[in-house]
Amino acid sequence: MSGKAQRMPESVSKVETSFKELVDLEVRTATDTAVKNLTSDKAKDMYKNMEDIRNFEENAKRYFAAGEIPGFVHLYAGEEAIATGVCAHLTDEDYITSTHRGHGHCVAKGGDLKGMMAEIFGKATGLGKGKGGSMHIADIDKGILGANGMVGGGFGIATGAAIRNKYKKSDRVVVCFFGDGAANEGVFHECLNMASIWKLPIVFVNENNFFAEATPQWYSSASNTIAERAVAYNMPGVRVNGKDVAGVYETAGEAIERARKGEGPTLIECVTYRNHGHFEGDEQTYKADFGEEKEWADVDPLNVFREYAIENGLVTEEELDKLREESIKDVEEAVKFAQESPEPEPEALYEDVFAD
Ligand SMILES: Cc1ncc(C[n+]2csc(CCOP(=O)(O)OP(=O)(O)O)c2C)c(N)n1
Ligand SMILES: [Mg+2]
Repeated sequence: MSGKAQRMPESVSKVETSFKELVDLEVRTATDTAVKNLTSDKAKDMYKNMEDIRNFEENAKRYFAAGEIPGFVHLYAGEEAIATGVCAHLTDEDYITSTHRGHGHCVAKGGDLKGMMAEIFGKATGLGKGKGGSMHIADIDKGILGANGMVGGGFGIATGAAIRNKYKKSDRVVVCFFGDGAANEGVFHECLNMASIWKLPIVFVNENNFFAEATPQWYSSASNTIAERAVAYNMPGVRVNGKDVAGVYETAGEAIERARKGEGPTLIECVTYRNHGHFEGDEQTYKADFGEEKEWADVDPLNVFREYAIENGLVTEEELDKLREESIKDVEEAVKFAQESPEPEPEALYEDVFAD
Protein backbone atom coordinates (compact mmCIF):
# COMPACT_ATOMS: atom_id res chain seq x y z
CA MET A 1 0.00 0.00 0.00
CA SER A 2 1.48 3.29 -1.06
CA GLY A 3 -0.19 5.81 1.25
CA LYS A 4 -1.53 7.46 -1.93
CA ALA A 5 -5.09 7.19 -3.11
CA GLN A 6 -5.55 4.83 -6.04
CA ARG A 7 -5.90 6.51 -9.43
CA MET A 8 -9.53 6.18 -10.45
CA PRO A 9 -10.80 5.73 -14.03
CA GLU A 10 -11.55 8.99 -15.89
CA SER A 11 -15.29 8.44 -15.63
CA VAL A 12 -15.18 8.68 -11.84
CA SER A 13 -14.92 12.21 -10.52
CA LYS A 14 -12.81 11.19 -7.57
CA VAL A 15 -9.68 13.24 -7.22
CA GLU A 16 -6.33 11.63 -6.67
CA THR A 17 -5.16 12.92 -3.37
CA SER A 18 -2.44 12.19 -0.85
CA PHE A 19 -3.23 10.64 2.48
CA LYS A 20 -2.57 13.92 4.24
CA GLU A 21 -4.94 15.81 1.94
CA LEU A 22 -7.58 13.20 2.58
CA VAL A 23 -7.25 13.57 6.35
CA ASP A 24 -7.47 17.36 6.10
CA LEU A 25 -10.36 17.49 3.61
CA GLU A 26 -13.01 19.83 5.05
CA VAL A 27 -12.20 18.70 8.55
CA ARG A 28 -13.50 20.66 11.49
CA THR A 29 -11.62 21.16 14.76
CA ALA A 30 -12.80 22.77 17.99
CA THR A 31 -13.86 26.36 17.43
CA ASP A 32 -12.68 29.17 19.70
CA THR A 33 -15.97 29.05 21.58
CA ALA A 34 -15.79 25.29 22.28
CA VAL A 35 -13.84 25.88 25.44
CA LYS A 36 -16.65 28.04 26.88
CA ASN A 37 -18.87 24.95 26.99
CA LEU A 38 -16.22 22.92 28.78
CA THR A 39 -16.06 23.13 32.54
CA SER A 40 -13.01 22.02 34.43
CA ASP A 41 -14.93 19.00 35.77
CA LYS A 42 -16.05 18.01 32.28
CA ALA A 43 -12.49 18.26 31.01
CA LYS A 44 -11.26 16.03 33.84
CA ASP A 45 -14.04 13.48 33.21
CA MET A 46 -13.23 13.35 29.53
CA TYR A 47 -9.50 12.97 30.11
CA LYS A 48 -10.01 10.21 32.70
CA ASN A 49 -12.35 8.48 30.27
CA MET A 50 -9.79 8.57 27.47
CA GLU A 51 -7.15 7.22 29.84
CA ASP A 52 -9.52 4.44 30.94
CA ILE A 53 -10.06 3.40 27.33
CA ARG A 54 -6.34 3.53 26.53
CA ASN A 55 -5.37 1.54 29.63
CA PHE A 56 -8.18 -0.94 29.11
CA GLU A 57 -6.96 -1.57 25.57
CA GLU A 58 -3.28 -1.81 26.42
CA ASN A 59 -4.14 -4.39 29.08
CA ALA A 60 -6.41 -6.28 26.69
CA LYS A 61 -3.47 -6.40 24.27
CA ARG A 62 -1.12 -7.65 26.95
CA TYR A 63 -3.38 -10.38 28.34
CA PHE A 64 -4.52 -11.50 24.91
CA ALA A 65 -0.85 -12.02 23.98
CA ALA A 66 -0.37 -13.92 27.25
CA GLY A 67 -3.19 -16.29 26.24
CA GLU A 68 -5.54 -15.25 29.06
CA ILE A 69 -8.20 -13.71 26.80
CA PRO A 70 -9.96 -16.07 24.38
CA GLY A 71 -11.48 -15.27 20.98
CA PHE A 72 -10.93 -12.18 18.87
CA VAL A 73 -9.93 -8.76 20.14
CA HIS A 74 -10.14 -5.54 18.08
CA LEU A 75 -8.55 -2.61 19.88
CA TYR A 76 -9.96 0.92 19.99
CA ALA A 77 -6.70 2.62 21.07
CA GLY A 78 -6.11 5.78 19.02
CA GLU A 79 -9.84 6.44 18.62
CA GLU A 80 -10.56 7.40 22.26
CA ALA A 81 -11.58 10.99 21.53
CA ILE A 82 -14.60 9.91 19.50
CA ALA A 83 -16.43 7.72 22.01
CA THR A 84 -15.45 10.12 24.79
CA GLY A 85 -16.52 13.35 23.10
CA VAL A 86 -19.83 11.89 21.95
CA CYS A 87 -20.84 9.97 25.08
CA ALA A 88 -20.00 12.97 27.30
CA HIS A 89 -23.40 14.34 26.17
CA LEU A 90 -25.40 11.21 26.92
CA THR A 91 -27.16 9.93 30.04
CA ASP A 92 -27.94 6.33 31.00
CA GLU A 93 -31.36 6.90 29.40
CA ASP A 94 -29.83 7.44 25.97
CA TYR A 95 -28.81 4.51 23.82
CA ILE A 96 -25.73 3.61 21.83
CA THR A 97 -25.01 0.81 19.41
CA SER A 98 -21.43 -0.28 19.05
CA THR A 99 -19.24 -2.30 16.68
CA HIS A 100 -16.71 -5.15 16.77
CA ARG A 101 -14.21 -2.47 17.93
CA GLY A 102 -16.46 -1.57 20.82
CA HIS A 103 -14.58 -1.46 24.13
CA GLY A 104 -14.15 2.32 23.93
CA HIS A 105 -17.84 2.97 23.31
CA CYS A 106 -18.81 0.85 26.32
CA VAL A 107 -16.27 2.49 28.65
CA ALA A 108 -17.40 5.96 27.54
CA LYS A 109 -21.08 5.10 28.04
CA GLY A 110 -20.41 4.09 31.64
CA GLY A 111 -19.77 0.37 31.26
CA ASP A 112 -18.26 -1.06 34.44
CA LEU A 113 -14.54 -1.68 33.91
CA LYS A 114 -14.53 -4.84 36.03
CA GLY A 115 -17.62 -6.29 34.34
CA MET A 116 -16.19 -5.47 30.92
CA MET A 117 -12.75 -6.91 31.65
CA ALA A 118 -14.27 -10.08 33.15
CA GLU A 119 -16.42 -10.42 30.03
CA ILE A 120 -13.48 -10.36 27.67
CA PHE A 121 -11.66 -12.84 29.93
CA GLY A 122 -14.74 -15.08 29.53
CA LYS A 123 -15.54 -15.10 33.24
CA ALA A 124 -18.90 -15.65 34.96
CA THR A 125 -18.74 -12.16 36.54
CA GLY A 126 -18.64 -10.49 33.13
CA LEU A 127 -21.39 -8.19 31.86
CA GLY A 128 -22.62 -11.05 29.67
CA LYS A 129 -21.73 -13.72 32.25
CA GLY A 130 -18.65 -14.52 30.18
CA LYS A 131 -20.69 -15.92 27.31
CA GLY A 132 -20.36 -13.04 24.84
CA GLY A 133 -16.78 -11.86 24.99
CA SER A 134 -15.22 -8.82 23.39
CA MET A 135 -17.62 -8.49 20.46
CA HIS A 136 -20.83 -8.85 22.44
CA ILE A 137 -20.49 -6.54 25.43
CA ALA A 138 -23.85 -5.03 26.34
CA ASP A 139 -25.31 -3.31 29.39
CA ILE A 140 -28.94 -2.34 28.93
CA ASP A 141 -29.07 -0.41 32.24
CA LYS A 142 -26.40 1.89 30.85
CA GLY A 143 -28.10 2.18 27.47
CA ILE A 144 -25.43 0.07 25.77
CA LEU A 145 -27.43 -1.95 23.26
CA GLY A 146 -24.43 -4.03 22.38
CA ALA A 147 -21.21 -4.47 20.52
CA ASN A 148 -21.70 -6.24 17.24
CA GLY A 149 -19.72 -8.79 15.24
CA MET A 150 -21.65 -8.00 12.08
CA VAL A 151 -20.23 -5.03 10.23
CA GLY A 152 -23.13 -2.58 9.93
CA GLY A 153 -25.14 -4.60 12.44
CA GLY A 154 -25.75 -1.55 14.62
CA PHE A 155 -27.66 0.50 12.04
CA GLY A 156 -30.93 -1.42 12.23
CA ILE A 157 -30.81 -1.75 16.01
CA ALA A 158 -30.09 1.96 16.48
CA THR A 159 -32.72 3.08 14.02
CA GLY A 160 -35.27 0.76 15.63
CA ALA A 161 -34.42 2.18 19.06
CA ALA A 162 -34.84 5.70 17.69
CA ILE A 163 -38.27 4.79 16.27
CA ARG A 164 -39.17 3.52 19.75
CA ASN A 165 -38.05 6.79 21.35
CA LYS A 166 -40.04 8.88 18.93
CA TYR A 167 -43.14 6.67 19.25
CA LYS A 168 -42.97 6.90 23.06
CA LYS A 169 -42.46 10.68 22.80
CA SER A 170 -39.36 10.39 24.99
CA ASP A 171 -36.39 12.72 24.59
CA ARG A 172 -33.91 9.85 24.55
CA VAL A 173 -31.33 10.03 21.82
CA VAL A 174 -29.58 7.14 20.05
CA VAL A 175 -26.00 7.21 18.81
CA CYS A 176 -24.98 4.66 16.20
CA PHE A 177 -21.18 4.20 16.00
CA PHE A 178 -19.88 2.59 12.80
CA GLY A 179 -16.69 2.26 10.75
CA ASP A 180 -15.73 3.39 7.26
CA GLY A 181 -16.15 -0.19 6.05
CA ALA A 182 -19.66 -0.34 7.50
CA ALA A 183 -20.55 2.81 5.56
CA ASN A 184 -20.45 0.68 2.41
CA GLU A 185 -23.09 -1.78 3.65
CA GLY A 186 -26.58 -1.44 2.16
CA VAL A 187 -28.19 -1.06 5.58
CA PHE A 188 -26.31 2.26 6.07
CA HIS A 189 -28.28 3.78 3.20
CA GLU A 190 -31.62 2.28 4.24
CA CYS A 191 -31.32 3.49 7.81
CA LEU A 192 -30.11 7.01 7.02
CA ASN A 193 -32.97 7.36 4.58
CA MET A 194 -35.61 6.18 7.05
CA ALA A 195 -34.14 8.18 9.92
CA SER A 196 -34.36 11.32 7.82
CA ILE A 197 -37.89 10.72 6.52
CA TRP A 198 -39.15 10.16 10.06
CA LYS A 199 -36.92 12.82 11.67
CA LEU A 200 -35.68 10.27 14.18
CA PRO A 201 -33.67 11.26 17.28
CA ILE A 202 -30.45 9.60 16.15
CA VAL A 203 -26.86 10.59 15.44
CA PHE A 204 -24.81 8.43 13.08
CA VAL A 205 -21.18 8.62 14.18
CA ASN A 206 -18.72 7.32 11.65
CA GLU A 207 -15.23 6.39 12.82
CA ASN A 208 -13.14 6.72 9.71
CA ASN A 209 -9.83 5.07 10.58
CA PHE A 210 -9.20 4.64 6.83
CA PHE A 211 -9.21 0.85 6.91
CA ALA A 212 -11.74 -1.97 6.81
CA GLU A 213 -9.52 -4.89 7.75
CA ALA A 214 -6.82 -4.41 5.05
CA THR A 215 -8.92 -2.42 2.57
CA PRO A 216 -8.20 1.33 2.44
CA GLN A 217 -11.18 3.67 2.58
CA TRP A 218 -9.96 5.72 -0.39
CA TYR A 219 -9.94 2.54 -2.49
CA SER A 220 -13.37 1.25 -1.50
CA SER A 221 -15.42 4.45 -1.18
CA ALA A 222 -16.82 6.26 -4.22
CA SER A 223 -16.89 9.53 -2.33
CA ASN A 224 -13.80 11.12 -0.83
CA THR A 225 -15.53 11.68 2.47
CA ILE A 226 -18.31 9.84 4.25
CA ALA A 227 -19.87 13.05 5.61
CA GLU A 228 -20.74 14.25 2.09
CA ARG A 229 -23.10 11.29 1.68
CA ALA A 230 -25.49 13.04 4.09
CA VAL A 231 -26.63 15.23 1.19
CA ALA A 232 -28.40 12.23 -0.34
CA TYR A 233 -30.44 11.81 2.83
CA ASN A 234 -31.18 15.47 3.42
CA MET A 235 -29.47 15.69 6.77
CA PRO A 236 -26.45 17.65 8.01
CA GLY A 237 -23.11 15.94 7.37
CA VAL A 238 -20.10 17.11 9.35
CA ARG A 239 -16.49 15.97 9.17
CA VAL A 240 -14.50 16.46 12.34
CA ASN A 241 -10.99 15.71 13.53
CA GLY A 242 -11.59 12.53 15.52
CA LYS A 243 -8.37 12.97 17.49
CA ASP A 244 -9.55 16.30 18.90
CA VAL A 245 -11.92 15.50 21.74
CA ALA A 246 -12.92 19.14 22.19
CA GLY A 247 -13.94 19.29 18.52
CA VAL A 248 -15.82 16.00 18.70
CA TYR A 249 -17.55 17.15 21.90
CA GLU A 250 -18.64 20.40 20.27
CA THR A 251 -19.82 18.79 17.02
CA ALA A 252 -21.63 15.93 18.76
CA GLY A 253 -23.24 18.40 21.17
CA GLU A 254 -24.91 20.24 18.31
CA ALA A 255 -26.11 17.03 16.67
CA ILE A 256 -27.42 15.52 19.89
CA GLU A 257 -29.27 18.72 20.76
CA ARG A 258 -30.82 18.74 17.29
CA ALA A 259 -31.92 15.12 17.73
CA ARG A 260 -33.36 15.79 21.22
CA LYS A 261 -35.34 18.75 19.91
CA GLY A 262 -36.99 16.50 17.32
CA GLU A 263 -35.18 18.07 14.37
CA GLY A 264 -33.87 14.75 13.08
CA PRO A 265 -30.63 12.90 12.44
CA THR A 266 -27.07 14.04 11.69
CA LEU A 267 -24.17 12.19 10.11
CA ILE A 268 -20.81 12.91 11.72
CA GLU A 269 -17.61 11.57 10.20
CA CYS A 270 -14.75 11.49 12.70
CA VAL A 271 -11.36 11.25 11.07
CA THR A 272 -9.16 8.93 13.08
CA TYR A 273 -6.69 6.05 12.96
CA ARG A 274 -6.28 2.81 14.83
CA ASN A 275 -3.07 2.45 16.85
CA HIS A 276 -2.91 -1.31 16.35
CA GLY A 277 -3.79 -3.88 13.71
CA HIS A 278 -7.33 -4.75 12.65
CA PHE A 279 -7.33 -7.50 15.27
CA GLU A 280 -4.71 -8.69 17.71
CA GLY A 281 -2.35 -10.87 15.69
CA ASP A 282 -2.76 -8.84 12.48
CA GLU A 283 0.75 -8.39 11.04
CA GLN A 284 -0.40 -5.40 8.98
CA THR A 285 1.60 -6.41 5.92
CA TYR A 286 -0.77 -4.14 3.94
CA LYS A 287 0.93 -1.22 5.68
CA ALA A 288 4.42 -2.18 4.53
CA ASP A 289 4.90 1.25 2.98
CA PHE A 290 3.64 3.37 5.87
CA GLY A 291 4.67 6.66 4.23
CA GLU A 292 2.58 9.74 4.92
CA GLU A 293 0.19 7.89 7.21
CA LYS A 294 2.74 7.75 9.99
CA GLU A 295 2.46 11.47 10.69
CA TRP A 296 -1.29 11.10 11.29
CA ALA A 297 -0.86 7.81 13.15
CA ASP A 298 1.52 9.50 15.58
CA VAL A 299 -0.98 12.15 16.66
CA ASP A 300 -2.09 10.97 20.10
CA PRO A 301 -5.58 12.20 21.05
CA LEU A 302 -4.69 12.06 24.75
CA ASN A 303 -1.73 14.37 24.25
CA VAL A 304 -3.78 16.66 22.01
CA PHE A 305 -6.27 17.12 24.83
CA ARG A 306 -3.60 17.48 27.52
CA GLU A 307 -2.13 20.43 25.63
CA TYR A 308 -5.54 21.96 24.89
CA ALA A 309 -6.82 21.63 28.45
CA ILE A 310 -3.66 23.05 30.03
CA GLU A 311 -3.40 25.93 27.52
CA ASN A 312 -7.01 26.89 28.16
CA GLY A 313 -6.62 26.76 31.93
CA LEU A 314 -9.09 23.91 32.41
CA VAL A 315 -6.69 21.64 34.32
CA THR A 316 -3.09 21.54 35.47
CA GLU A 317 -0.48 19.05 34.35
CA GLU A 318 -0.36 17.63 37.88
CA GLU A 319 -4.12 17.02 37.84
CA LEU A 320 -3.83 15.21 34.52
CA ASP A 321 -0.96 13.07 35.81
CA LYS A 322 -3.02 12.16 38.85
CA LEU A 323 -5.96 11.13 36.66
CA ARG A 324 -3.61 8.98 34.58
CA GLU A 325 -2.36 7.21 37.71
CA GLU A 326 -5.94 6.68 38.94
CA SER A 327 -6.87 5.18 35.62
CA ILE A 328 -3.90 2.80 35.60
CA LYS A 329 -4.94 1.65 39.08
CA ASP A 330 -8.62 1.24 38.14
CA VAL A 331 -7.77 -0.88 35.13
CA GLU A 332 -5.26 -2.97 37.10
CA GLU A 333 -8.04 -3.69 39.60
CA ALA A 334 -10.34 -4.68 36.75
CA VAL A 335 -7.71 -7.13 35.46
CA LYS A 336 -7.23 -8.61 38.92
CA PHE A 337 -11.00 -8.98 39.31
CA ALA A 338 -11.21 -10.74 35.94
CA GLN A 339 -8.29 -13.05 36.68
CA GLU A 340 -9.67 -14.06 40.06
CA SER A 341 -13.24 -14.61 38.82
CA PRO A 342 -14.54 -18.11 38.09
CA GLU A 343 -15.28 -19.51 34.65
CA PRO A 344 -19.01 -19.95 33.88
CA GLU A 345 -20.37 -23.39 34.86
CA PRO A 346 -21.16 -25.66 31.88
CA GLU A 347 -24.88 -25.59 32.90
CA ALA A 348 -24.88 -21.82 32.26
CA LEU A 349 -25.01 -22.67 28.56
CA TYR A 350 -28.72 -23.39 28.97
CA GLU A 351 -29.46 -20.12 30.78
CA ASP A 352 -30.42 -16.80 29.12
CA VAL A 353 -31.25 -18.54 25.84
CA PHE A 354 -34.87 -17.36 25.70
CA ALA A 355 -36.37 -14.11 27.05
CA ASP A 356 -38.80 -14.52 29.97
C1 LIG B 1 -21.38 -8.27 7.41
C2 LIG B 1 -19.92 -8.52 7.64
N1 LIG B 1 -19.07 -8.52 6.61
C3 LIG B 1 -17.74 -8.74 6.80
C4 LIG B 1 -17.27 -8.97 8.07
C5 LIG B 1 -15.76 -9.19 8.31
N2 LIG B 1 -15.21 -7.96 8.89
C6 LIG B 1 -15.03 -7.84 10.22
S1 LIG B 1 -14.46 -6.33 10.64
C7 LIG B 1 -14.40 -5.84 9.05
C8 LIG B 1 -13.90 -4.47 8.69
C9 LIG B 1 -14.76 -3.38 9.24
O1 LIG B 1 -14.18 -2.14 8.94
P1 LIG B 1 -14.75 -0.82 9.53
O2 LIG B 1 -16.22 -0.79 9.43
O3 LIG B 1 -14.01 0.29 8.88
O4 LIG B 1 -14.38 -0.89 11.08
P2 LIG B 1 -12.94 -0.89 11.77
O5 LIG B 1 -12.52 -2.31 11.90
O6 LIG B 1 -12.03 -0.12 10.93
O7 LIG B 1 -13.18 -0.25 13.09
C10 LIG B 1 -14.84 -6.85 8.19
C11 LIG B 1 -14.92 -6.72 6.73
C12 LIG B 1 -18.19 -9.00 9.14
N3 LIG B 1 -17.81 -9.20 10.39
N4 LIG B 1 -19.51 -8.76 8.90
MG1 LIG C 1 -12.33 1.29 9.51
